[in-house]
Amino acid sequence: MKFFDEARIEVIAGDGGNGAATFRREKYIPMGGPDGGDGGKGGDVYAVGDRNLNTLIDFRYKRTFLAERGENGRGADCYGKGGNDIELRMPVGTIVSLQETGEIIADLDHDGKRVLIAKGGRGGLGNLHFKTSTNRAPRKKTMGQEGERKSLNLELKVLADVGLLGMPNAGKSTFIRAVSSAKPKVADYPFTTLAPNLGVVRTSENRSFVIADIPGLIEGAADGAGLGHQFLRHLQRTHILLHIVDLAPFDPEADPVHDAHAIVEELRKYDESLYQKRRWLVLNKLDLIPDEDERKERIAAFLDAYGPIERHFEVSAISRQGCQEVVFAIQDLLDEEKAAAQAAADAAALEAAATPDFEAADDDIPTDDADDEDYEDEDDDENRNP
Ligand SMILES: Nc1nc2c(ncn2[C@@H]2O[C@H](COP(=O)(O)OP(=O)(O)OP(=O)(O)O)[C@@H](O)[C@H]2O)c(=O)[nH]1
Ligand SMILES: [Mg+2]
Repeated sequence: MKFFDEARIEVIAGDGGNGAATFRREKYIPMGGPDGGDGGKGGDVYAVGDRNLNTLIDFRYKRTFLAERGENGRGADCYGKGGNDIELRMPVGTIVSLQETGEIIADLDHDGKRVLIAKGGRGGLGNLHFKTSTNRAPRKKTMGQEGERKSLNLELKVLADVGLLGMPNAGKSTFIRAVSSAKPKVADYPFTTLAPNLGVVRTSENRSFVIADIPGLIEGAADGAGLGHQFLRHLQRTHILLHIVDLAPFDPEADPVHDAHAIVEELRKYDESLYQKRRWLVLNKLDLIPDEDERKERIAAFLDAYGPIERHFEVSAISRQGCQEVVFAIQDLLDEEKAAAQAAADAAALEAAATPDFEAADDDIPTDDADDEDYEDEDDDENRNP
């Protein structure tokens, strides 16, 4: 199945049904009075996160989604039935935003999250609501409100703690196979991976993290070279990037330092915050340099030419040599980040509890909510009381 991580759709919630203006007509009961019921509410449109989906392909072909209209009210106090709601199921990690302004209206960051994205119109009021002491036979009713209509962008950004970055053939998929349960395809040609793969890395009984393998990136990706750089969006929500470098490239002309710099440059072109994200180097394929002295020399030369980096690892993804150290270092980092976030949240909660809340007082001033402009005074001869 082809992978889609973007779509544009139109959602239209149901209109509310109209209120009715009818009068009770029964034998021996003259002047029966108004009995027009209210219209039903239009159906809402919801977006729901579903972990069983991993692409937005369903939104490539069908693009307009329409919820049901509410039924009109009828005579004899009959209220119209509400229109059915509809649910659009999307992969977890989908962000729904307005095409016009870019405003994010839903971030489906966990399975089962359900967000209202277009609200159905209220049903109109039937004439039985308009009876007063001076007007016993009102012909007033209100029309149903229109359902909301929105043009939306859907964007899937997979949710992972760690993202793998690197040239095609660097060994990203081999690495994720070595450390996680995921088994993406590995082959000795570039662009083997065409869509993100997620793998769960379990470091102890109750500690684990998720790692994302994405397609390879090459110089000029920002201008469309290779598969382009749109896949980088899947790294945006990770905590850390692992930049996998092939230190023993097959092509003798290849320059790992130049390529590594080029990839970092592509990151910067795509998104400054992605460029600023914590990044560690994983020097791979060291099994191909069996001589220890030569290996040390090449690693040192690479690091020297590459420039400062927070941390680096030396591995052979194919034999799993050195991979466990990477995994444990990541787990420690994620644990630390989690602890720090928890401590910050606790401190904020304490502070909030200590500060008296002055603003709450003027919140609930009652307002006159009757929206009189809403109704239309309909002259409907058929329904006129005899
Ligand atoms: N000798 C050796 N070969 C490796 C190692 N890691 C990966 N390879 C080989 O390198 C080739 C590419 O590996 P992949 O894991 O498919 O590389 P990738 O980075 O996922 O490539 P794309 O999906 O095309 O971006 C395969 O033939 C792997 O067997 C390693 O540590 N040592
Ligand atoms: Mg791959």
